[in-house]
Amino acid sequence: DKEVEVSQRKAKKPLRSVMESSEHAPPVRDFMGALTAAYNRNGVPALIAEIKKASPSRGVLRENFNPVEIAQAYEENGAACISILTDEKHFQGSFENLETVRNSGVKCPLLCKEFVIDAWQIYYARSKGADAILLIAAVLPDLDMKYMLRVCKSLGMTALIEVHDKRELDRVLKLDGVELIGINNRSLETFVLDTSNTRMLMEKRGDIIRDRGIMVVGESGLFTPDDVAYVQNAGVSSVLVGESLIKAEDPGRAIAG
Ligand code: IGP
Repeated sequence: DKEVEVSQRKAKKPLRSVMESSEHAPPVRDFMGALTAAYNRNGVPALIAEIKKASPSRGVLRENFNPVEIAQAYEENGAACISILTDEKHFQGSFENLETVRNSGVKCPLLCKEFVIDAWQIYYARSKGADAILLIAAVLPDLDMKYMLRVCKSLGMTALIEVHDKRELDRVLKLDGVELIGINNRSLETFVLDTSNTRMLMEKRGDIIRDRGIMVVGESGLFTPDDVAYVQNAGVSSVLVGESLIKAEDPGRAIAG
């Protein structure tokens, strides 16, 4: 279904014209730098706070959904970076949300959350002001992953490479130029959440990851300060949090809690 969506979009805006617009996009901001600075400053994992209206496992998360207001609240309350769902079908996201947040004056670097299967999507995300993009190991065979990484590099963007199990992590650790790996605690197939997934994978591969200077993001299912402490103890220096912030009446205040 993503293939159909992408090819329809591509028909309207061919690769060449998207590449051209990406050259006139607002400049790339340093996603890795923002995460590292926040982690070094606070000694707790740097927060990537997520803007998502709905999810396939939970339905609509927030009725009164204003991406710019939420982004401002995140930034004011210390988020290092912001993740914005652009996938429409499963998350009711849009590239317009990405673009309006980027043009709103919010300064946090922005991650585009999209199921990337075609380089066109990366150029499109950049043209809308994204600084980083998600690449999912379960979706991309090695050759495609290498190619997408090259495209990100050429645009100056950071790639957040998402893995869920040891097989995927080992595949990714074989690639060159990997800076940021996300360990997802939610299975993309069953939606089952298990925070011990981050710990288990870090126990097995933490040494290699540290040796290579790769930063790890603990993703999904983090609701309490204890949850964050748990993945920090497992060795992550950043966390990606969506639902627990988005569902809060005041998403900014929820960060402090
Ligand atoms: C955030 P949560 O449980 O805090 O809302 O999770 C984020 O990790 C999750 O939205 C996510 C995701 C993804 C969404 C992780 N990987 C891939 C879409 C696609």
